Amino acid sequence: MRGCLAARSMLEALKRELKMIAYPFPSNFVWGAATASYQIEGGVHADGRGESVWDRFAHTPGKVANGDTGDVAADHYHRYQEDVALMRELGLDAYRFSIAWPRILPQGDGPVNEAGLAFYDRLVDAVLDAGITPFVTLYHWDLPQALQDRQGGWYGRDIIEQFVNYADIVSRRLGDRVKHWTTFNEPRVSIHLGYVLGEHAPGLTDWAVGLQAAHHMLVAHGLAVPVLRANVRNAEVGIVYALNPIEAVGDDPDVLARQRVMDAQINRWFTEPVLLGQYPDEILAMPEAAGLRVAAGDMQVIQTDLDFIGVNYYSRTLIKPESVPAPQADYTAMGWEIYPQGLYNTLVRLHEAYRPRAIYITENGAAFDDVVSPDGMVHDPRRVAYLRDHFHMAWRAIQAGIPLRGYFVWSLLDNFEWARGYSKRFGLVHIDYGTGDRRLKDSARFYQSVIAANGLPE
Ligand code: IFM
Repeated sequence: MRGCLAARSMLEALKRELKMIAYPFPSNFVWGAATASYQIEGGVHADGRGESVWDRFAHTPGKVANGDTGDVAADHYHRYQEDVALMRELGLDAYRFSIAWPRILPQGDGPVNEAGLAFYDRLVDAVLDAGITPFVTLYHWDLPQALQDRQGGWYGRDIIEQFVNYADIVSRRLGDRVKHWTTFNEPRVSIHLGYVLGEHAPGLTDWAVGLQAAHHMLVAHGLAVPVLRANVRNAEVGIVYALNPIEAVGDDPDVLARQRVMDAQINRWFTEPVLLGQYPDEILAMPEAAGLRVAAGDMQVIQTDLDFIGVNYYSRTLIKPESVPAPQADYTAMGWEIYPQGLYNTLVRLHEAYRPRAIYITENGAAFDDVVSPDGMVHDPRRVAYLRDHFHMAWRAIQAGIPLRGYFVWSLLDNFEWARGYSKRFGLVHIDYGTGDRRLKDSARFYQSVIAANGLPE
């Protein structure tokens, strides 16, 4: 490992000398890729795994594009060794993945499924053997269905104890080898889309229920953090937020008011409680918040001193009067505007508002309509350009003094893109869903060269 690092820094020095790296990154910068359990694993009935809310939702007609489900996905559960070999080939420093709660506790609580824990043992060992640092996310949306049936999932306060018990079991088992932990991936997205807009599992459409469920998720985060620290020596604990700048066009007072409320609901609903110990005023002013039950001491529990904040950045949202046309822009296959400057702005804002000790970009990437060319390759120049432009913004943020420590591309593999099913491909690695074959896209080769040089060419 040390020999490799010495060789890498010699190579970097040489390239800098030859002016081949215009934008060098700090030598300890962490380059990674990210995935999530339900999106890649498949093996939904393997080794005693219980049903998750996403199994139920995806099997409900009309909920997911083309009736796709995560039953097989990229079959990572059975092919993880091949995937770790690809990570090694790319030269990744770190791999971010999530644990499927229903593999560990098929009923959400109660008996522990040893075979489920054993899978993550094998995965962590394989990742470490490849010289890659594992970053574990405890919750990336696949709640055990049994808890949804019993208490309405995150709506019932029992979920707090159930989540902390799950976090305790997983961190006791993996904590000797995994040092980087995040409690929740994009808590706002999981509640907003799952409990308010009905587009994600469990498919509910009620703001009051969503606000209460969010509160329980926040308390669960606050109580899990000390458990992780107690179980893991030298733990680095964080949370991952999806941040999306809400920008107003013009100064119409209605537009500005909408911008403020939307910013609170999208960006500050979960950051301010954790980092400042209070809900945004705009959230508490919502009529649906009138019945929100907050127990004594909850807000103190929720406010946590974290080692890092994870930022998932994809795009911005523009608020404008209807009469104003949208500005000229490029869009990804998700219909999201390509706006690299927004990444820089987001990092600056996070740093200025909360001064976190460290920041990782825990997801950034893009879906495009990738095809395998007759030459057998996947040429994805738009993803290469997208990544290059966003890496450049990360470099600028570091120059501006922001404590940005690493960057995880979303995603390592093409995968199950939630309600969009397999129709949207985010991977550096192309998956043939008929055969399961893996194929590095041009963007994977580009990323490999950035990692090897630890910087960007001109
Ligand atoms: O695929 C998702 C991921 O699960 C969470 N962040 C955004 C990605 C792209 O939509």
